[in-house]
Amino acid sequence: MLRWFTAGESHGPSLLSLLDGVPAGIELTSDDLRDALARRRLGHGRGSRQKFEQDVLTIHGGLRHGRTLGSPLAIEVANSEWPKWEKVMSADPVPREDLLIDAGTGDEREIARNRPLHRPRPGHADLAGMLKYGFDEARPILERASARETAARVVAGRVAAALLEQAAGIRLVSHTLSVGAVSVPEDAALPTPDHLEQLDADPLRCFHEDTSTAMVAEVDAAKADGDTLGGVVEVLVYGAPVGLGSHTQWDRRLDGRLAQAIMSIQAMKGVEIGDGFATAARRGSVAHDEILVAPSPVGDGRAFPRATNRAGGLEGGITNGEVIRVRGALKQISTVPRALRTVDVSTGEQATANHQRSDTCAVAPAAVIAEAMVALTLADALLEKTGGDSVAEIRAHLEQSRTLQSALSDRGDDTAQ
Ligand code: EPS
Repeated sequence: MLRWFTAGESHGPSLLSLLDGVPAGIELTSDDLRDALARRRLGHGRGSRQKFEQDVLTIHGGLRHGRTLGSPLAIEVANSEWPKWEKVMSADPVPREDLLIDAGTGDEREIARNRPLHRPRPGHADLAGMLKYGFDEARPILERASARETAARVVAGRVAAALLEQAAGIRLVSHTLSVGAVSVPEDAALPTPDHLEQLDADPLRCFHEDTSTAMVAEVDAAKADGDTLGGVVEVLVYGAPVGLGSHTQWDRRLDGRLAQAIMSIQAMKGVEIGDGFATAARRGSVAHDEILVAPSPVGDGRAFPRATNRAGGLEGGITNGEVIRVRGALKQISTVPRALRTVDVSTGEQATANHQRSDTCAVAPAAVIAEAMVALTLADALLEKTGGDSVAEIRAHLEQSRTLQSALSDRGDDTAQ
């Protein structure tokens, strides 16, 4: 079982990622983790924070000479902006005068960072969090609700992706399907993990060149209008074996686990597996994936490929050997320059929401984050299926399971009743 948690605030000293149950023998370096962090910072429409704020990586445990030890992995992603926030976000009480500056006029005024945020933003956790946790301003809520936390998820996801690839040959890739009203055509080709460089180079992580150009224009138009944009991202998983997840209990169904993983990402509002909502409009005869009988691509036996992959690689909550397709719908960033109506909780009067700056569009990084969440969910499902304390042991268990499965597939007419 893979367990993992994150901790830390958006403007705190660091974000922390703690992974427990990581098998021994995964080859991984701090550069692999840095690359993953850099990938999360990409994307046209990101705000100014991405330019000046640096992720500073330190590995505190679980890795030695480029290999996991089987012990918990402890990874820190420090925030290079921390010195500016040291007082505002101090763990210990701070004298009131340290949170004030003399603007040269003799008047004391609060530094902007410490100004209480009394006008919660619609769409953000601000107001619900303030009411729930008993705060009279939004800072204590937004600091943890912020999507900066996803930096910690992405490093954890990179560990999971290395495990999946090295133990089971499973590879993932993520891309953008839509930004605002601009969508990739339905019949467009899907990327594979070999297209990673091309996707990283695209301003919106879009695999369809013309659509990408239109997406850039959509982001620029929204920015010019003082607005923000959402979109849809997709994660594709290649090489997943048959049999991850289970139909036997609600919380073991892998589609349900993937849905939770995606929905847990800040600003996600919808999830689809395979063709998802489009399937509901079809008739059954064109909704499912017919099972074909073909010679096995490995050995002399048979294989059961599908005529289509509308189910997105999952049936009954179990992987069926086809490419896994998971989509997430990301809402628009809640900090809208053209600020929305809200309440000023200090006066109880109608007001407009807090706004200092904002990203116009966070869809491209959301794809990378969704990929990390899918990797973590699949790594857990793989370990559940195979057990094993080391990469070598997982490989051996998986091989055994494949042999048993192909013995079943190879049964000829003599066993058919
Ligand atoms: C975020 C809003 C923006 C993002 C931030 C998440 O920050 P701010 O409102 O302070 O400009 O830039 O994301 C990151 C800093 C990051 O590293 O991803 C939000 O409201 O969740």
